[in-house]
Amino acid sequence: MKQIIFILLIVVANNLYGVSPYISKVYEYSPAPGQFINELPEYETDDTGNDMRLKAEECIAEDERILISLGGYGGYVIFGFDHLVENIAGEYDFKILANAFYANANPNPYAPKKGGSCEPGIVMVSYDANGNYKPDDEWYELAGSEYGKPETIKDYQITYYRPDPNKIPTPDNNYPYLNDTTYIKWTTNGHGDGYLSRNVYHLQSYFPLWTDEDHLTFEGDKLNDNYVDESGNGTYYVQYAYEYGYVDNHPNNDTGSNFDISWAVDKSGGVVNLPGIHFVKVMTGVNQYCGWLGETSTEVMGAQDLHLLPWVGGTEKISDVKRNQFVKIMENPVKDMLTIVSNKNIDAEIYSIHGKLLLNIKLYQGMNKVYLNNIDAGIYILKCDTNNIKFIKK
Ligand SMILES: [Ca+2]
Ligand SMILES: [Ca+2]
Ligand SMILES: [Ca+2]
Ligand SMILES: [Ca+2]
Repeated sequence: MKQIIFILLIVVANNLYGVSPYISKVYEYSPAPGQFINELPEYETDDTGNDMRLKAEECIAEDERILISLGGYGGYVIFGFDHLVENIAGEYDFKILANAFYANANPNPYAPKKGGSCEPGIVMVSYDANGNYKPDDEWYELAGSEYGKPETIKDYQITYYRPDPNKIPTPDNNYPYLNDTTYIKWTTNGHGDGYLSRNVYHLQSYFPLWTDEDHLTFEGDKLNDNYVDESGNGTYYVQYAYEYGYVDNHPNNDTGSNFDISWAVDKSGGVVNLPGIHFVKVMTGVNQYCGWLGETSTEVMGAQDLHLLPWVGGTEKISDVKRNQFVKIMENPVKDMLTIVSNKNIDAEIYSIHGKLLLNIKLYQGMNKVYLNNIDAGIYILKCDTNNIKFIKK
C-alpha cells in the first residue's frame, strides 16, 4: 500500500494579532459617583487612577466575569480586544456581559415589556485607524433602539461635586432607606440639577476616592428614564429593558446583550461602515434614582467576540459547529491551509471521510495553521476530544 507523507506545519499566530475572544485590556476606568464606587472594584488607600484601571482590567479581562460599576449617568470604561472584531454583515459581532435580569415578581400584570434590573449603558466603538494599538481614534456610537428618539437628549452634560466630609446629612424622614438626600450635588447643561442620595445599604464614599478633582464632568447622549415604581409607594421599582443596543439591559444569555458594529453612527447620525472594531466604551446612559435601589448604574463584567469562537453564542458561520465546542475551523472549504482556533492546548486528528487516520496534530490555544497541500481534494474530519468537525479540501 502506498504510503502518503504529509507535510505538517503548525504556526502559532503572530503576537500582535491575538485571538482571545475576550477583553484583553482596560484603557480607562472613569466611573461617575455611585453606591458601588470604591467597592466594585475595591479602592484601597493610596490607589491611583492607574491602580484602579488595572483592578478593573483584572475584573473584566479574559473570562474573569467580575462586575465593575460605572456609577451614575456618564461614568464609563474603555476596553479593547487583542485583534479586530470583524463586522460581519447581518450578524451580531460582540457581546457585553453584565448583570441585568428580568424580574418574575413584577406586580404589574399588564407590564408593557420585559423588566427587572435593566440599567442601560450606551456603547461607543472605535477602529484603530492609526494602527498604534491605542484608543486615540474616532469614536462612533452604536445606535441602539432609543437613538434618535425625541426623548433621548443629545450632548447632555453633567457635573458631580465632591461632597464636603463635614456635611450634615439630610435623611428622608418618611423613607427610611435614604440617609442623605443631598449627598452629592449634580448640575447639567440646562436639563435640571439634583442630588445623588446616599442609602443605608452603602455607607462608603460614593465619590471616586482616587481622584483629586473636586468635581467630575461627563457628557454624551442621555436615555430617557426606564423605571416605573410599580408599587406606587417606593417599595418595588421595575426598570424596563430597552429593545436593543444597550449594556446591562438584557440578560447575558439573551441576544439583547449582543451588538452589531453595523449600528455605528458618526456624530451627525450618519451610518459608518466599519470593517470591525478594536475598542469599546460603555457609559451609564440614564440619570435616574430608584428609591432604595439607589441610582441606576450600568455594570460590566466582560465582553466576547462572537465570531472568533463558536461557544460564545450568536450565529455560527459553520453549520455543523455545535455549541460548547472549543475548536473552530475558520474557513471552510479550505484550499491549502486549515486555520483552526482552539481555546486550549489539545491533540487532534484528521481523518478521511472513510475513517482513515491521516494526520496527528497538536493544537495550541489560539490560532493554528495546518498546511494541507499534500492532501487530495475531498471531505475530511477534524477530530479532537468529542468534537468532529467536517471540512472540505478544495
Ligand atoms: Ca455585524
Ligand atoms: Ca446592573
Ligand atoms: Ca489608535
Ligand atoms: Ca447597577
